[in-house]
Amino acid sequence: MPQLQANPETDFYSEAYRDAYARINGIVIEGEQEAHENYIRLGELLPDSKDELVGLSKMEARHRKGFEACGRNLNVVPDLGFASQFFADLHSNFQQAASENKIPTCLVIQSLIIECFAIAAYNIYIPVADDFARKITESVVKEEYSHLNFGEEWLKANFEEVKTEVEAANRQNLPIVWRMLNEVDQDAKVLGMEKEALVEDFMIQYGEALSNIGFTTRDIMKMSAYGLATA
Ligand code: PL3
Ligand code: FE2
Ligand code: FE2
Repeated sequence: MPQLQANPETDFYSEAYRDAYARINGIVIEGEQEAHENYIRLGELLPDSKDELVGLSKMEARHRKGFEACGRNLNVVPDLGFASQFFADLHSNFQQAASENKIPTCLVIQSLIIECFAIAAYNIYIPVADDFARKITESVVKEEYSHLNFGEEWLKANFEEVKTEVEAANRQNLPIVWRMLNEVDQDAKVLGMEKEALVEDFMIQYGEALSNIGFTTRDIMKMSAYGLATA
């Protein structure tokens, strides 16, 4: 295990830390905001689950507020311009899928890929965070599992009909995640987070999700590493 506890030397107020934090904090705030909007959109596409999805979207808005407070606490101004670029490809793929009523693709992007990415990042961040951010991130990550669970349950209930579309959505979007990881790994390292740990945690969460939905181990091996070799 690469990291078990915060480096006691970490200076949360150093220029280098706060510079990296501005981008990471921007990413997390933008990610929570887009998640908020995506669950509202999913509520329109899935009227039977609308109340539940509106509930999830409200949690995402609270997460955003929590991470805004983390940035303020360190006197950091989040770099939201960088963050919206960071999410642009996943964002436009979600929008496109929603406009074509491709619900499984929307769920793969938001509830599987983005939530697993968030869960991995938050789990790796918690042991190296400042005390204020750690408490907030701990309560946020607990709720992210319920978002992942929504996607898993829906895709599992419709597995045979959605299997091919889930595979295609995976092929389209997983390489984007590896590229995104490469775009944050330097900043994440300044915060004490190792890229290898992020990749490992992501693979575990995502693999478990695919297994819960009904994919075989063979499918999962093929799907979860898709695009990783070229990243
Ligand atoms: C949906 O609930 C959340 C979407 C947010 C996605 C965030 C991805 C984070 C990647 C950046 C790694 C550093 C994390 C640090 C945590 C403060
Ligand atoms: Fe969230
Ligand atoms: Fe979430």
